[in-house]
Amino acid sequence: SSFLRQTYGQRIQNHTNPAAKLLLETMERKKTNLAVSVDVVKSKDFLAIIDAVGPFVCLVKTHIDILEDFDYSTIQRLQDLSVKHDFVIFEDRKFADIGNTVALQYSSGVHKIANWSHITNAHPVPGPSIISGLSSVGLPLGRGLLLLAEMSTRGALATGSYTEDAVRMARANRDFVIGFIAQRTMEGVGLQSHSVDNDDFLTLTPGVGLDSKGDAMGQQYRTPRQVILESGCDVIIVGRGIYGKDPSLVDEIKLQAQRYREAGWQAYQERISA
Ligand code: 5FU
Repeated sequence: SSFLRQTYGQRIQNHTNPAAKLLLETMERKKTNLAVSVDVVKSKDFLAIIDAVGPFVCLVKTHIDILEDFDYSTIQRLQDLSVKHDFVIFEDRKFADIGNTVALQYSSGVHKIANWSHITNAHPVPGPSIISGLSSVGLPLGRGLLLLAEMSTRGALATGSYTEDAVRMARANRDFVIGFIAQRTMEGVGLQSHSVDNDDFLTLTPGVGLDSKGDAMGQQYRTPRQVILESGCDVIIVGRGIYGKDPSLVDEIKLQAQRYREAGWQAYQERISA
């Protein structure tokens, strides 16, 4: 039967990758499938939002390259918050180059992503060599990779056979690829209709909002219920829906995080008891 009927806790045993196990353990322990995407440009706001939402999330998603005052001490603070609040770190880097280049981008530069981010992601567009390049750095460190099988934006080109090929690339690299950025579960995608899918991948889904249908730049939002219950995704990723326009409104940010956490968990409980 489908992995979608199993609890997050039950699914831990379907995984060998340490980052996948850590994420499922964290979700089960904290009873949350909420990830917050912290897309602000000042380190002070970045850390304040993470400290505010920390108790309610399984994962914090970063775009570390948008911090205009970046300094490696911000990473140390992020790691301290990850220990304090018990959440996983996902740098949404969207690697997309040849193996040799992505290995350097992942390990080096000012950000040294592999040193601190449990999970990162890549576009499958270069083919399987992007996975070997990243895994040469990340696998020895116990990191995990998500492939971008679909995107949330209007007119996205990651559809059809591109999405199916992304899933095949993931199945061939189960030690390092732990799941997908996608808008629905990839369970059974690209398989013959009679064959059983033995690969339990995690689906992390951005484009989630309760109060808005999208933005002026192509983003499209669906509700936690649509994402978790109707589309079989595992983690809701919420950015502006939680921190809004003013990162200093800590109480409001906490309230929104609680609201999304509840909506996501309710949809999950309906799914596993269906
Ligand atoms: F891969 C994707 C995608 O398909 N859609 C996205 O929105 C990634 N994202 C990221 O999720 C995007 O870069 C933002 O960091 C975040 C969504 O933020 P929002 O404020 O909830 O729209």
